[in-house]
Amino acid sequence: MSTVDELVQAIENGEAARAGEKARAALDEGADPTGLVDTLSVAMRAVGDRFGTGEIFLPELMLAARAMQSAVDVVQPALLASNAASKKVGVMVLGTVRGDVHEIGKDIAITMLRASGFEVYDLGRDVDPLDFVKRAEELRADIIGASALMTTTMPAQKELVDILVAKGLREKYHVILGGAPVTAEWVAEAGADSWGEDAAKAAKTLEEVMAGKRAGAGE
Ligand code: B12
Repeated sequence: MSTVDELVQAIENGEAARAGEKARAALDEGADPTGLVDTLSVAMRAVGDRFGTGEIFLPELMLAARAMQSAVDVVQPALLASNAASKKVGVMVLGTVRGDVHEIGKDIAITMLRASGFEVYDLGRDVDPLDFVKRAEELRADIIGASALMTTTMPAQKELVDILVAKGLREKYHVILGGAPVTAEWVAEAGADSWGEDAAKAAKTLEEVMAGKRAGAGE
């Protein structure tokens, strides 16, 4: 069994210490940090599917999430170092919406975006839609990112866009939505600008958005 397979197994079994060790070993063997994060994300979703079908229960899900977090903690510095960007691409605020405590995906998105040169402010989880707007204003952000992992919390993403419209601020920000239940259709329905289908794609999309913005400003 390869080290990466052992890492996936450690996550599926909810073994946090082993997941951290295997992540370190995989990096030492030369694994690409971005590829590793993708593999970990797929493993975590597979665990989620088993929770969804009733094959495993909440305690096991929580142990797997903790193991995932411990592997991500090890991979994060390597990811940042591998892509050390010299230039600030743009400023962004990113958080998980009100009522939602899922933050593994948000944290991965933040790491990936920072590695691509974005200055990202982590608003945390369970963030009120109005607070996204307040923080974006305070920090003079270019982009607002909102993560939602549950169908029941997705409406808060739309609420955030509605607040921007009501305050006459909609044109000022690029709004990107992410999280497993989010689709391109939902992004359109919520009135947001783009879909962070996964962290790597989101980084690419936002780099293009910022390049367009700079070109528009004649820089
Ligand atoms: C881990 C997990 C938990 C952990 C969270 C730990 C943590 N610190 O985050 C714990 C155990 C705490 C948990 C709790 C609960 N969970 Co839960 N959980 C999951 C699980 C298995 C995986 C989520 C995850 O981390 N995925 C891996 C990451 C890497 O993927 P991701 O989040 O999609 O992120 C990627 C992209 O989407 C993107 N991205 C994400 N956000 C953003 C944002 C931006 C701006 C951008 C650009 C990109 C981006 O980048 C990431 C990397 O590529 C999912 C199952 C699933 N299939 O998603 C259920 C799931 C989301 N949970 C679910 C439920 C029901 C709950 C609970 C209510 C359970 C309960 N009965 O108490 C509570 C929720 C409490 C609350 N109020 O929030 C349901 C939601 C169902 C629904 N209504 O839609 C799911 C779908 C499980 C299921 N099949 O039933 N959960």
